[in-house]
Amino acid sequence: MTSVGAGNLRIDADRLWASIMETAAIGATEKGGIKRLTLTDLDREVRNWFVARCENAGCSVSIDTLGNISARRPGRDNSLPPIAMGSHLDTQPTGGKFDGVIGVLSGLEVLRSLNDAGVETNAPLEVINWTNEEGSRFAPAMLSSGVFAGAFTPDYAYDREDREGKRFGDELIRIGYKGDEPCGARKLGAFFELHIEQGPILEAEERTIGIVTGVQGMRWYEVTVTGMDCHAGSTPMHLRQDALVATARMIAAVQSVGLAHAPDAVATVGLIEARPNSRNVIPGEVFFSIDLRHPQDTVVAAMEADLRHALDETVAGTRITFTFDRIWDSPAVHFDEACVSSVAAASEALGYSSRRITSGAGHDAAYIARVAPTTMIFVPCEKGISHNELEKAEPGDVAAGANVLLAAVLDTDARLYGPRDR
Ligand code: HGY
Ligand code: MN
Ligand code: MN
Repeated sequence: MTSVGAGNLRIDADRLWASIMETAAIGATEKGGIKRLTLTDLDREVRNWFVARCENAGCSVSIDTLGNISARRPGRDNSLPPIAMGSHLDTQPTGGKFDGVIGVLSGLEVLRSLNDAGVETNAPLEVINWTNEEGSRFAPAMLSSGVFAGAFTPDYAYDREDREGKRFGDELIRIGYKGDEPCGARKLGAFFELHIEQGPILEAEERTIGIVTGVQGMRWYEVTVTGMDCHAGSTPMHLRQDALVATARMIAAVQSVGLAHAPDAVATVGLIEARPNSRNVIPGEVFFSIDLRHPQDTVVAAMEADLRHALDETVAGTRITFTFDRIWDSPAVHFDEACVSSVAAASEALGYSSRRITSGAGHDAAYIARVAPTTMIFVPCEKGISHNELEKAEPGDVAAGANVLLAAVLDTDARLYGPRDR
C-alpha cells in the first residue's frame, strides 16, 4: 500500500497545468504544438526556465557532461541514492505540448507539493531533464539517458551530427549546457517517468492510468540509394538509374514487412532526402530512415532479415546500389516489478481506473532501467495522437498521473528506507 504521507497528499493541479502551458509558449507553433529541437536556442530557453523554477523550489541543480539537468530536493539522509523522476523537454519538429514535458513538470510539481506540505522524505528526491530524448535532430533517440546508462560513450554522442552537419558536442557547448559532472556518475535509488501514452488504448478503454510494465524493442536504420543524376527531359525511360523510383519500391517493402508482422509490429520511413532535389533532374541519390519495432526482440530481428532480403530484391537486375546501416538497437525492456507495484497500488489507493500496458514509444526510462529500479506511468492523450501539433491531454488526467507519481515516489521512499514520521 502507499505510505502514510501519500494518503491525503495531492499535487496542485492548477499550478501544474499552468507550468505546462507556460513552457508550451517556448517554441509554440501556429497549429498549437511546439517545435523545440534538442540543443537549439529554444531548448536553452526552456532549460533556463526549468533550472530557475527548480532553484526557487529550493533544489540544488547540477548539469552533467551530456547536458542532463538534475534538480535535487534534500531528504533526511542525503547520503542515500535519490529517488528520481523525469523525462525530456525537447520536442519533435511538429511536437505537442505534453510529450516529455509532463514527466519533467510533474516531477517539479511533486517537489513543490512536498514543500507546501512540509514533508521530509528519507532520501533526496530528484527531477531530471534528459538531453535529446527525441532523436529527431541528432539520432539516435534517448541519446543522453543512453550515455548515463552506459549504452553509448560520451564521445559517440558528441560526434553525432544533424542533417546540416552540426555536431551534438558543439551545440551542447554553444547553448551553455555542457556540465562538469561525469554523465552516469550519479547513482539513483529508483526512477519514475510520467508520460502520455501516445497511443489509443487508455482512451479507448476509458482508463486514467497506464501501469507501464515495459518498452518494446526498436531498431533504426539509414539507407542511401545510389543511381545517377540525369536530365529529366532527354533521358529515355529505359536508360534511367532513378534512385527515387527504387526508393519508392523500398518504402513499399518496409510497409509490407510491418504488415507481415502486424498487429504488434510497426515499420516506418520518416525521414527522406532526394538529391539533388531539383524538379528536372532524375534523382541520383536518396537518403532515408527506417524504424522497426515489436515487443519481442526475436521478431524485430526477423523483420530486419525480411527487410534486407526485400531491399535486395528491389534492385536486382538494375544498376542501382544501396547501403543499409543499422544505427540503433534498443532491446525490449521489462520494468522493475516493485516499482510497477508501487504505481499499481498508488492508482488503486487514489481510486483511478488503470490497466497494465507496454510502451510502443521509446522513453528515457528504457535506458535508466539498466542502472536503477525504474518504471513509467501513462495517462491518455486524445485519440492517441502524438508527435503531432494536435496532441492533447486533459488537465484531470495529467493531475491524476502526477498524483500517482507523488504517491509512488513516497511509497518507494518508505519501502526502501523506512516509514517517515511525517
Ligand atoms: O521514438 C520514440 O519512440 C520516442 O518518441 N523518442
Ligand atoms: Mn517522449
Ligand atoms: Mn516523442
